[in-house]
Amino acid sequence: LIITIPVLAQSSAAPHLIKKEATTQLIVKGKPFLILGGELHNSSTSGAAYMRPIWKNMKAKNLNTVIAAAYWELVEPMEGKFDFTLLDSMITGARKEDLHLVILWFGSWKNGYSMYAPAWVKNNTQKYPRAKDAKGNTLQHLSAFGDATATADARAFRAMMQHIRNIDEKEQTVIMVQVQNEVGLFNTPRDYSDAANKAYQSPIPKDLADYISANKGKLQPELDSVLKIRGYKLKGTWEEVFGKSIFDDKNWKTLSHLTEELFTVYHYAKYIGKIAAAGKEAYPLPMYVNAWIKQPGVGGAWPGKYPSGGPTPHTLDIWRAAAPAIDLIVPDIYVPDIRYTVQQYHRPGNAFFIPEVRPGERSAHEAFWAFGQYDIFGYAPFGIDDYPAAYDPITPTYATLQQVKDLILQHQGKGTMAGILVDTVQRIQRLKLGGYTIKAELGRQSNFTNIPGLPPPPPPSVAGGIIIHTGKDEFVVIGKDYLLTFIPERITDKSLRLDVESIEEGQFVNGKWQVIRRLNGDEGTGGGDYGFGYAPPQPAATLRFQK
Ligand code: N0T
Repeated sequence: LIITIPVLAQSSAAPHLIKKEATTQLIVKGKPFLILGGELHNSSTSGAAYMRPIWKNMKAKNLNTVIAAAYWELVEPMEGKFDFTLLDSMITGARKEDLHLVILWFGSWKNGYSMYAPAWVKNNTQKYPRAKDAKGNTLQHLSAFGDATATADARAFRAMMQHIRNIDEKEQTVIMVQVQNEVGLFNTPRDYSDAANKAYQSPIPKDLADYISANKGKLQPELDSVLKIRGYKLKGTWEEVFGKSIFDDKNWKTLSHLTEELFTVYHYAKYIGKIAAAGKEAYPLPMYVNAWIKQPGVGGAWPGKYPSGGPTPHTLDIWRAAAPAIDLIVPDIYVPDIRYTVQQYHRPGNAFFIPEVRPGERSAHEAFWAFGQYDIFGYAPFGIDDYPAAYDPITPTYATLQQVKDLILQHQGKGTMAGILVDTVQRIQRLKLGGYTIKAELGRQSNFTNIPGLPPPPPPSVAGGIIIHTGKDEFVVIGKDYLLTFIPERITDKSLRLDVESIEEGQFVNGKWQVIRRLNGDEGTGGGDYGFGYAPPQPAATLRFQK
């Protein structure tokens, strides 16, 4: 007699990442979880009383997760004496509103600089050295070559992770941790301190060489092409292996000109990897690093104009080799259009979410696109504590995403979902899904209600959405202010027509589709050819075509 006992998803396992088809999901309490998040301002969680009214507002904005900082200087104000009262108050505050937390560890570096190091670190530059530029000037940044600094940071981080485990392992309020914030050096491509110079003149580290030779041909394309041209010669100094940098701004995209950056990334990754590993020994939550990305134009052209050494997309391999305890590298997106950056970071083997994005109307639309198009597992506008819920454009976006998050999770990695983003620059987007070519167009139906005596509503300037192919000839459409046209691929005979069977406006309640009303006539296709556009108050609809 064989009895099979079904192994249920372990709801007691700590939050972790799993691979699902081509994507990665975050598992919290045994179930896939979509972070509908927001990041607080830097100093918000440094005062418990200051935070008290904010937690409610976070819930009112329909967030399920708040991204919030813990500071080395306040966690360890005196060497070896830890104080977790602020962290405790954050966890209590979040729990009261049924929110999760992603904790940011502002340790050795924050936006490149080292302003969050405790005074006893700042005041002991002998033991905790600062980086230097090429002229020998001391920089504000702690040097990544300071072993004692890495050890001290790791000890504090480990203590914090242990504390989180002690009070939160059951509840899982804290689901992920960011280690440092936007690291890298400003105005210099690398550290020129003695220790750094010595490392730069030495053979490249063995773990890096081993990683490269094990992954020849499978490295990030930018790195692989450079090494391929140079014949994968892995013995020698950084410049012998990766080439000598020529700071020629015509070629700034070429990796052979970024050897100092690769070197800097390696040493930051090594340092941060050590800290992450120490933290994971205490409590193995998923851990990530975030990047201050290259800004468009000359402002971002050189490593040093953007922080050199940070997790830019083409350095993913270096992070893999030097910091295996870091699970993913992700971008903070403050550029006017998130699409290019998302594509850059969406690389095989890199789990993906957006930990910081410029807040406002546009990014509230971009959220739909990113969830629909790139299977991200989370999204978070920065400065989320700024506006009351009623004035924040993310509030209605998250209200909608709260309804459909389970549906999104089911469709991740299957190729049955697409994101829509149309604006006044790119008014039309075409995509293929479920046997249809679909045209999405910025706009509303012409019969949009016009109240006499009131000015007509301004035309939409941006619209984001998600289309999910839920079954044969059936789609769930999420978002508003765009019009859709469906062209079935299976009907090649132009003399035949395919009719819309039905359109339902509705909402998901506890994952179940609930019809609010049937859309037809002016609110449906108007009888036209495969066209469909609507502007209902509920930003979700199910659309079925004739079989
Ligand atoms: C972000 C935030 C916070 C030439 C900015 C963005 C947050 C940090 N940094 O408010 O400080 O802690 O991660 C960098 C954006 C660079 C824009 C450069 C324009």
